[in-house]
Amino acid sequence: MDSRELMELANTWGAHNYKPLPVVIDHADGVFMWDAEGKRYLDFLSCYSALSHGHRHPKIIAAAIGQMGMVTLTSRAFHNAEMGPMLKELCEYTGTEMALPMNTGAEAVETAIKAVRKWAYLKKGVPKYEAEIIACSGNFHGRTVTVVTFSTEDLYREDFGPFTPGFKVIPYGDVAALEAAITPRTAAFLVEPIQGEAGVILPPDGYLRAVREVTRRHDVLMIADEIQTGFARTGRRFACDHEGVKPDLMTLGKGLGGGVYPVSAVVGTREVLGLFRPGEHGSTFGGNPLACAVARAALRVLEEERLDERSATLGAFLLDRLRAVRSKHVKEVRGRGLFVGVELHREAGGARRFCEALMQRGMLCKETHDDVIRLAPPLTITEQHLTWAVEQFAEVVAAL
Ligand code: IF1
Repeated sequence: MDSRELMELANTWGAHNYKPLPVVIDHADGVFMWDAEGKRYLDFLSCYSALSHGHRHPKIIAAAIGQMGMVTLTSRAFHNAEMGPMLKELCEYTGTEMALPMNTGAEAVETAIKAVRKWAYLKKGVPKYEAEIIACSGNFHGRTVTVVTFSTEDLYREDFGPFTPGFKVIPYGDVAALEAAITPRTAAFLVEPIQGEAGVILPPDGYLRAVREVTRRHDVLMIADEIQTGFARTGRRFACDHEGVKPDLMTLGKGLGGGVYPVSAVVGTREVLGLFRPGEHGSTFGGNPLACAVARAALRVLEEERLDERSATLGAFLLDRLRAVRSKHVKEVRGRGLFVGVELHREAGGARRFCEALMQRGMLCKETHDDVIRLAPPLTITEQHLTWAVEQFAEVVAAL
């Protein structure tokens, strides 16, 4: 079938909870994807950082195929040979004491919410069910009803109430607002070190260090949501590393699955994650042998190919070249590592039409909110491809 027929099937039989660009991806390799007619595209979205290793990385595919020849699922009713080693390697990579494996980012965030509430009741002495969690306006932490409870984007929460009590929202980047919002019932502060969906919003320098100091002083747990910024995307292992900050918990996902399989986790202190008792929390697929084998390969490739250094170097190159593009449409180019957002002036008519024009030129990226083009290629991209991509961007902003 051709792209038109394939899009029609998706449109006829699938719920319309997305409005994808009119392109049908048929196969992919490395930094490239091909559509059903064989047209090649440079991937500049990387599935929102889940494809940081590029498409079908040979070592990760090999690990998946190898594990498929052994065992894929066992449930947690029994141990499996891959999970223990994966958890150890993940704790070593993240510098944490304990991990709880799940599948999607939202599940990791829900797990962290349960963990910090339990800690508040058992350790901090907060009266039961009065625990509060503080989040930031402009946040994105997933799509479950509890998580969209504290979203400030109506599109994500309209029509989905009633919502979960116990959450407060404060402005992003504002430590004074955080300190003012803390009460004796506050369990934790949940924050993205860089807000991705909000449009690659970097907080003021020193924000994360100040958050760490204020939360520590008030006996409040700090949860860093590194689901999109983690695993070398911003030029360090984690975005918190740019400020040398160690949160109590980190929620992880996307890149942990090496672009092959959904793998997420919460990592952190034994003091918090050690509170879970058998049977209290879990999931059918969490910690399955196939997920663990893939995650182990994904972590190995990050190190072997120094993808954090690559992201830092190539990200600086990309930012520099994008900022050299002169256009009345561009309001700001911002980012860290290969995690970049180009904000257009409202008069530019919206980022979507720029993404559509870039698609015509063989480059796929995505707008976020109306005016920001998100540019996040696989970390395996080369300077040559970045140069070509900036040329396409320059010609599109000049033409529109
Ligand atoms: C969609 C956004 C990005 C995340 C952070 C948790 C999750 C995400 C920081 C939940 C997921 C994805 C979800 C996907 C599009 C994409 C997205 F635009 F929605 F917000 F990346 F910015 N924390 N982000 O970025 O992880 O449950 O999806 O595995 O829902 O459209 P998930």
